[in-house]
Amino acid sequence: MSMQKTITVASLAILWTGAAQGLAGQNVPALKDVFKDTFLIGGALNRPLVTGKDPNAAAIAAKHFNTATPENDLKWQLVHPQPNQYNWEPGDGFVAFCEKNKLFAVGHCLVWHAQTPRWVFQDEAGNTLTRDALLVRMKDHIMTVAGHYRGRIKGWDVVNEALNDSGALRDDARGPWFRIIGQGDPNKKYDHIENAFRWAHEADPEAELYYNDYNLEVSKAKCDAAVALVKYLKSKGLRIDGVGIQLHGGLTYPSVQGLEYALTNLAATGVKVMITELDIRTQNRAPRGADVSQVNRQSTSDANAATAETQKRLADKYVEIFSVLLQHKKDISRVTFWGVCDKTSWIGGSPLLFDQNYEPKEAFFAVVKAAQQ
Ligand code: 9MR
Repeated sequence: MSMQKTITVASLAILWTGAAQGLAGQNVPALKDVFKDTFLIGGALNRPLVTGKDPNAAAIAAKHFNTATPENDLKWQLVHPQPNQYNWEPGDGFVAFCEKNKLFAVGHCLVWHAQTPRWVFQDEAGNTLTRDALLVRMKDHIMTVAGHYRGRIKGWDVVNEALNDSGALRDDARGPWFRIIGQGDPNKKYDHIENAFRWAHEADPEAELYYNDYNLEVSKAKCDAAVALVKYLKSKGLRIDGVGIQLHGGLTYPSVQGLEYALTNLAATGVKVMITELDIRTQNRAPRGADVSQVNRQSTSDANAATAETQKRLADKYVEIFSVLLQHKKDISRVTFWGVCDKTSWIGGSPLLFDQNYEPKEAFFAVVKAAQQ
């Protein structure tokens, strides 16, 4: 090959690499700079992003975020699939990505009903575990997982989604922790939560500890129950640094009043409030909330997602939400999107700020403008 040809091929390669990265919106401001004086900004990272199989998503995370949460890899089923088996590789990859890109790493989550294997709640004969045996199992899991990431994961969703929308503790098929550990004795009703926070603090005394739930901005009863929970944990002298409002919203919800109510009342307990799983579904009739038994990518295809009208409504809703968040910035430590771009979102449709091709959307520019004003 002649020298000239070699140079041409090399320049093409450089151009191509540049183009691939350009997809991540090279010329737009970084969200983490836009929000640097307000709150941390981040996203949930999936495994292809962390392992290099989705470099365009990784480029968005590296450029725009200063915090991240693993979308699935630290859930019980993935990190602790069998009684004596822990699977560290995916979580370690997430933490390494955060360290390399200087992202505040959030662990999600230590105690939850979903994505938790059935064996957790059963003895070897398949019978439901006793309260004491389940507490031992919970302690072992928390000490091992939070202990493994001690000093590296900076904050943990210790307990996820323990409340029903009515404000009661989950006690149905999706409430095995409460049913086995806390039900039946009013003095023990918070035992599963209280002990989880106690052991998470023991496992990593430096880590921030959070309670995380959805619809806190939609159901007053649920928000009030979260407030009561925080007060209870504080009355026991336990560490709790924040409450996560997941905020899986839609084009018509939450209302400004609902969000204001949650931010104000949660902050009044003295903890930080965080928006931990922000997305806005574009489907008009999709179920609300975040219960994957009702909502998922398949059940939520949206033929109108890409239309100009939908994108305008999405941008307007994001601006409305961010305007409220900016007004309450003194109480908010972090805003995390549940995903990076529409292509890989759990919910389908067009719920995030970056589209199917990793390009910033109208909603991205609208949010930046709202923040700059
Ligand atoms: O985004 C997650 C999706 O990939 C999983 O299939 C699903 C399983 O439960 O969990 C999703 O994330 C959930 C999060 O962990 C907790 N709040 C609700 C989120 C959306 O369902």
